[in-house]
Amino acid sequence: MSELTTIKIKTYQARSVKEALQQIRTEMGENAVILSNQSTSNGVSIRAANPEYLKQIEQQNISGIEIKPAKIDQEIQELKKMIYQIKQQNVKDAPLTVTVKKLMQNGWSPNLVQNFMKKKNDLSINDIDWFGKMIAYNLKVTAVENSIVSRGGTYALIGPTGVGKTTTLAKLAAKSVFNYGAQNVGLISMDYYRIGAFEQLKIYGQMLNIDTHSARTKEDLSGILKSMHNKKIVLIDTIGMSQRDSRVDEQMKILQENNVKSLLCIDAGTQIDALNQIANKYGKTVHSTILTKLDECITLGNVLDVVLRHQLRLEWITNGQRVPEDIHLINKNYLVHRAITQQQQNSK
Ligand SMILES: Nc1nc2c(ncn2[C@@H]2O[C@H](COP(=O)(O)OP(=O)(O)OP(=O)(O)O)[C@@H](O)[C@H]2O)c(=O)[nH]1
Ligand SMILES: [Mg+2]
Repeated sequence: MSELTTIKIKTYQARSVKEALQQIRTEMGENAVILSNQSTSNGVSIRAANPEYLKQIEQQNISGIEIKPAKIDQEIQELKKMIYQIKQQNVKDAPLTVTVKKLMQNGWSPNLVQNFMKKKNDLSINDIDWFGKMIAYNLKVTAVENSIVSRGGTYALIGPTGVGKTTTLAKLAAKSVFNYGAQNVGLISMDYYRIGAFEQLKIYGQMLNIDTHSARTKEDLSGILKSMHNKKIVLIDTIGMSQRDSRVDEQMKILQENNVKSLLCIDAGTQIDALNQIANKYGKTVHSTILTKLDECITLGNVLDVVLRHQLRLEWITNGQRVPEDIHLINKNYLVHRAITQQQQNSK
């Protein structure tokens, strides 16, 4: 080996890639093999191997020249490790793959996709499956034993107009009757605004044989809640309001002052901007979240992206108009599967 090529593997620190390459060429020649490169606070750090040295290892293996197996093994292992690290580096730095772009087309935000993909440290798993694992790992979900129906309490269903609050409340009321008996369940309507809203709830109340009342003010509500203090669970229907409506705060205040927990209903098919507004408005104060109308929703990317970014805890999904059948506790595998397979179907 000439003077020029005595160095086997070396890490070069320099202020720029150009400068580092210059040093490598001077010391190892034009054919030096770059094993890894990384930005550092002072510039770059590039690890390079002498091509003569790599060739030598290869020949030693092939020709059976007397070699020290342990040492060669160790060097091969080291090279393998380096190649793995280079591949990993490439995954992190590579422009977004086709798969990742498809995820974004499916409603996932570039930031969230990039953040999840950057964490990918297992080359044996494909991008989509990795993404699914990350969704499952990060989704906050209420366990069966902690669901509102299992624990009881006083809860109001809140959210924008027409998302399915009243229908979902009826489904939850039916489940509660099953758990506690009709005499231990109470219903209250605070929707004094929409004509027929109380009657809608009252019909469900009559069908289930449950006490149903209407409250308008904070005082009304506290009076009725006192009269229902023996109930295991009380469910309150609220006025559907745009998240931009100034009365939202007023309604939330009345609920909070009466120690009522809020369940946020979100139509899973809502557009991303509105979803962000809803999450910003309610996200911090809600007990948990119900995703409605999954049966009508084509892609879950938008809604799950917002749920993950705002750290909303999911408790129920609804997937149809039938009361009480079309409501279910969250099954992470099902949600993740839908989020991923829809992406694949859409991409066909
Ligand atoms: N496809 C489908 N429709 C649903 C679901 N849940 C509710 N709906 C329907 O959505 C419509 C509105 O439901 P409501 O329960 O009245 O909605 P709301 O949020 O109480 O509406 P407002 O009180 O006007 O704000 C009704 O036609 C329901 O049958 C669901 O999971 N899937
Ligand atoms: Mg309603």
